[in-house]
Amino acid sequence: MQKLFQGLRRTKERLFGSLQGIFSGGALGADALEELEGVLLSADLGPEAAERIIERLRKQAGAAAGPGDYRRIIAEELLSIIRETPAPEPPKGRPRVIVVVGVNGVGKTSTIGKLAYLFKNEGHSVILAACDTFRAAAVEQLELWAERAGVPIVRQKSGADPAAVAFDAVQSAKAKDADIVIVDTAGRLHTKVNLMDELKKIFNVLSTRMEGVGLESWLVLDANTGQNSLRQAEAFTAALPVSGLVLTKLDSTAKGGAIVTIQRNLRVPVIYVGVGEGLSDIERFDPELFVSAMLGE
Ligand SMILES: Nc1nc2c(ncn2[C@@H]2O[C@H](COP(=O)(O)OP(=O)(O)O)[C@@H](O)[C@H]2O)c(=O)[nH]1
Ligand SMILES: [Mg+2]
Repeated sequence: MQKLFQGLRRTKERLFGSLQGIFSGGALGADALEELEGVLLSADLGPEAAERIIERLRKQAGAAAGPGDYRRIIAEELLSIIRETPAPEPPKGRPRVIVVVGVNGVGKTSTIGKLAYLFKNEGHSVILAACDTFRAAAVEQLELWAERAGVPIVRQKSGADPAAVAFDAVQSAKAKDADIVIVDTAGRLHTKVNLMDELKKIFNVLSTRMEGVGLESWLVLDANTGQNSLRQAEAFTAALPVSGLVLTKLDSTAKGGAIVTIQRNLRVPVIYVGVGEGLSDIERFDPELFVSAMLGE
């Protein structure tokens, strides 16, 4: 929880300071509301959320309202927007298999290491599958994370068929009665069509040849990339049934509001957020905490 607050520090600084300035001017007139809209947009909250917030302030913040009321109204509206895309229950089936996808550099492999550590500390047995077989270094990087998290990894030689590695890993999980398999995948963009075909194949092999698994796919997005994330996301959601998002690098952006825009546009919930490069720098996304961390309460 502390980490989320620390991670959203830059977003909070941007929002909080500007809100103080706007609110200290007394009643919210048209100029103040316009300025406020600009501030909300600069934190990447997106035009729709910004408009909804302004609309509510216009309606509900009467002459007697003060900064505390304004802040409460903004928080309530943000929460209600976020809650329109609730996180689903994990799919039934065993083991739970999470295929993690996203373009290069967004933080897939780190996220997988952190998730493995988190799930293990929650009492689950976890196996990692090294399906980014395109680069030898990628497998080694995942191995390092597996070591740090203290969980086993299933890998094959570099260049192996990613779907075959995923199949192996799930088979191994079944044999060991493990709870969760997390699948690392490639993210190279210059061969986008091939990448999507490769991801589809992993997904298809697991869904058709592995009976009874709880299969899902999570898309990792870098909070810094703003609107670009949306375009990336569309390519992945067109190819796969993406059921959850992980937003990374919240600690290095003042645009933490992107969470709201992205889940709103994709209608896919944010499930975890990355707040640093360390093993425990990940948090389950908690809308209420997120809103208070962002608005600086
Ligand atoms: N500050 C920060 N850096 C992160 C976070 N997650 C990943 N990174 C960094 O992003 C870079 C790319 O991460 P990696 O896991 O290799 O991405 P991948 O290519 O998608 O597998 C690495 O330098 C990570 O340390 C995060 O939450 N915060
Ligand atoms: Mg990687």
